[in-house]
Amino acid sequence: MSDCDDVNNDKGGVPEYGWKVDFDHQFPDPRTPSYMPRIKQILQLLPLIIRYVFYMLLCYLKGQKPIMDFLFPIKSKHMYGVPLGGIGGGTIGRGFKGEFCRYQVVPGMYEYESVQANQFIVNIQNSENITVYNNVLSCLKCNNKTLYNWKWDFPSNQCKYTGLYPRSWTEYLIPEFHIRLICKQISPIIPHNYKDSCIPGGVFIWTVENNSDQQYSISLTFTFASGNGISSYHSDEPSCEPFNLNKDGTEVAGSLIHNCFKEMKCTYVIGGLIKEGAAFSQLNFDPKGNGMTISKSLHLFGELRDMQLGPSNIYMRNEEVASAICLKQCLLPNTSTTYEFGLFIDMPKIKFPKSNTEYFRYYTKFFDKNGTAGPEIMHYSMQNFKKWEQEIEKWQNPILNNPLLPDWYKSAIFNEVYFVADGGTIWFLPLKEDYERLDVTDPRYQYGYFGYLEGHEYRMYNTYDVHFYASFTLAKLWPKLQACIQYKFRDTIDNALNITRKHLSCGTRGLRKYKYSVPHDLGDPEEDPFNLVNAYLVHNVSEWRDLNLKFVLQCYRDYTMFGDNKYLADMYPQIKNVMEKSLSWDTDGDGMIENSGTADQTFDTWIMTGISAYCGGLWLAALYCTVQISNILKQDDISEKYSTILNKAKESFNAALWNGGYFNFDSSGQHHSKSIMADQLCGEWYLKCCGVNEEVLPVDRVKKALHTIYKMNVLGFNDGKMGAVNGMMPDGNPDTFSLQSEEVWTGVTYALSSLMIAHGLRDEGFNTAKGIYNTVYNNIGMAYQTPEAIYSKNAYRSVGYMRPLSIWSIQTALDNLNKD
Ligand SMILES: *[C@@H]1O[C@H](CO)[C@@H](O)[C@H](O)[C@H]1NC(C)=O
Ligand SMILES: *[C@@H]1O[C@H](CO)[C@@H](O)[C@H](O)[C@H]1NC(C)=O
Ligand SMILES: *[C@@H]1O[C@H](CO)[C@@H](O)[C@H](O)[C@H]1NC(C)=O
Ligand SMILES: *[C@@H]1O[C@H](CO)[C@@H](O)[C@H](O)[C@H]1NC(C)=O
Ligand SMILES: *[C@@H]1O[C@H](CO)[C@@H](O)[C@H](O)[C@H]1NC(C)=O
Ligand SMILES: *[C@@H]1O[C@H](CO)[C@@H](O)[C@H](O)[C@H]1NC(C)=O
Ligand SMILES: *[C@@H]1O[C@H](CO)[C@@H](O)[C@H](O)[C@H]1NC(C)=O
Ligand SMILES: [Ca+2]
Repeated sequence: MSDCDDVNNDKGGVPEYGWKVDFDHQFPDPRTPSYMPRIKQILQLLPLIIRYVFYMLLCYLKGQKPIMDFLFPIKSKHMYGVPLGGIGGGTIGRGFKGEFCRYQVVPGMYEYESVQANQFIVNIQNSENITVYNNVLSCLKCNNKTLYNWKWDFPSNQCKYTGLYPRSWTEYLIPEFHIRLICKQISPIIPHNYKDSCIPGGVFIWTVENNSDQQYSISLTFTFASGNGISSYHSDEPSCEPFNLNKDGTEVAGSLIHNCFKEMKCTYVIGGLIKEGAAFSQLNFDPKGNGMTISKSLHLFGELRDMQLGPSNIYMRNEEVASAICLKQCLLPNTSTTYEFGLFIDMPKIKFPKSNTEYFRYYTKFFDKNGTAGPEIMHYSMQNFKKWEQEIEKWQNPILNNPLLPDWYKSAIFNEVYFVADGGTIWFLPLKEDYERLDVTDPRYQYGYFGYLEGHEYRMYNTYDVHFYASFTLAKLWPKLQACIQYKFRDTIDNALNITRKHLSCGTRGLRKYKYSVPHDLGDPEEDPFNLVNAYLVHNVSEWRDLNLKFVLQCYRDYTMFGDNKYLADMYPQIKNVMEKSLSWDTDGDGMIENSGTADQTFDTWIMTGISAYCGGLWLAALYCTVQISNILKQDDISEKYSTILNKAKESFNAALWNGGYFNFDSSGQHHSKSIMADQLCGEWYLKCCGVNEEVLPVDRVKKALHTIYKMNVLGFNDGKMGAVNGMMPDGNPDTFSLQSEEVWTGVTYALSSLMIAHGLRDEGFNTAKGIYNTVYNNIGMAYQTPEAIYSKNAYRSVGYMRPLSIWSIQTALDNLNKD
């Protein structure tokens, strides 16, 4: 037991902070996606609903999944824990009770299914080598149909879970034998480390503690099946193949489970670290069989041996295969030892259904591209996981050890990062022609292309109005990936996409993308993403008021974070183009752009007319940033031009919307114009995060508005325990004008909290964010699938959503305060 010293320091090391839950935990407020809109909301949306139903029918006829399925939304399972996998190589979800569930291996496509055959099994033998205990480390009950020879139903009251992304700890107690097992799952999600963060998988470091006075031989068996949870992707003739790799003083062994999904080869790699005193064994089995080969062998030998148990049904159906690997060690009294396992997805080459291009995933920059990298990846990971942990701790400890930060925040800030990897994320190398086309200083030359979905259910890559919020996480933790996204969007701006289609909301026909507009998204993983942009077909997004401005704001925000003049200069021509295009939306020359009277921004069912607080505020902020950027790049005439417009616009904005307590929703003068919008200061939020202290909006008005929002939208809604409702009428009733005005948006709530904190309203800010965190994680049971929206009661909308990554703007605000 060479690792003894390490182990004694470690003891499984379950941290003090994180999301903690017992296996038998019941969430008090489990919810469903079925929300029934009010009659008036339905009437407003009726034309859209009718066109949408036709679109859905068309999709089904074409055998294509719609980008957003409102008829059959994903039903949340209240079961998720920290998912497994690095960035962009595919992810496998984990339940907090240990399930392997929610596969995203086919890029961007989620399968919300658990696989029964994927388990860890513990076997204990006494000093006479007689098995005295065996159990699957799962609380699943025996289903009497498959694998029923395994012993299931581990007592749930003996298990606890701690999630602190990208790691998790699961503790299992076996009191009869005074044994404690701790499974620590580690994914290589490491800020600023682009080499390890792309590794497609992770490791499970088990610590087994013997607190009894007996000597035992204890084995752990890791079982894993082919497939990805559902039958429609059954791969052709899956197969299992053993491997062993012994070099540089590290030996690993395991199984390669070969699959093929949609003509893409995909190998699951399961393996273990072989060290002195640890016996490795291996056996394939039928995941739909009775499980006898595994259970019998463990019972007799405490490890896996092929006993030729008569006619076995392995491979008979040629549909699914599974492999088991086992590590067995002897444990002396009062000692503990570790067992190291790993699981990786080697799927180097990907291709989208409507594209002829083959992309190589980013990890193939460091490993073989031909589908044989599994053993190397396993070996590299076993050599490096301790280093990963050190880097993770170096990142997390300053926040975890800060006594001034609330406990819930220490969980929220890291756990929400799950979406960077588990957001249908793809990350691939530049194409051959890119190496010729791209300047070597272009970040894509080195870091390739990065895409994450708007949501597991809203299948569009890098939805830009939402990424605007989420990008704080990338800009702070993987700034090169943020830069790659920006360069890619930049390149789309002065192109049109000459494909006509009907927009579902208004029924007009138009091009999929017009010149000088920032696209809404980079496309649908079922089409040809990164080429066919604007998969979203509800509105004519080339007319959306927020997208262009959000490009300019991100350029400036990134500049304040990376301090890179070259980046600004590279973006500048398109900054000018999008600002020029946006100016055309000021139809009366008062310096302020107007909304069109359709839902022409990220709140895509909430109609704004005339000057709006949301888009008007973004416009002011974008004007300010354009002036600053022009000054930095010494473009005096442009700076002057936008400076003049900014002054005019400020006046018009305040005159049109300020009412003494907050900025009105819009200037249309309709009943709902008086709505108090939680996100009315969105532009101001961005400027604050950029460290701007100059007044763009009068600071006393900003503070007054924040107090109003806190009192009305936060404290005045669900006892102040559910974040900020999007719209609140001055009479204290939520604004029911649109579906979205009465929703709470998780990502908007985190952004609002950031602005409050930046303005010195620390308690208010933390209290606002705590409400949404506590609701999502502890009450409605939707950790690691944070939805876009929740309603006051019963329902949520859109699981696994991008916008909550705005939470890193809270850390930005805190860091800025420390700088001052
Ligand atoms: C138990 O098994 C180990 C190795 O598997 C062996 O060395 C030992 O002699 C066995 N002990 C008994 C009592 O059979
Ligand atoms: C399986 O069979 C056992 C014994 O017959 C029974 O007690 C149990 O309820 C069954 N389980 C299921 C899930 O049907
Ligand atoms: C194991 O540890 C306990 C408490 O630390 C101690 O009381 C006991 O004597 C130890 N047993 C052995 C065999 O070392
Ligand atoms: C557990 O500890 C007891 C004494 O503390 C010892 O006698 C026994 O052999 C140990 N068992 C294992 C598996 O290490
Ligand atoms: C895959 O690549 C490795 C290293 O480049 C090479 O050794 C191996 O033969 C290749 N395998 C196949 C099947 O092409
Ligand atoms: C789009 O394509 C059509 C037909 O191919 C062509 O007539 C039209 O001029 C094109 N429009 C633009 C804006 O490029
Ligand atoms: C869509 O927006 C573009 C760009 O502003 C505009 O030129 C076009 O007329 C609009 N098309 C429709 C159908 O509304
Ligand atoms: Ca105007």
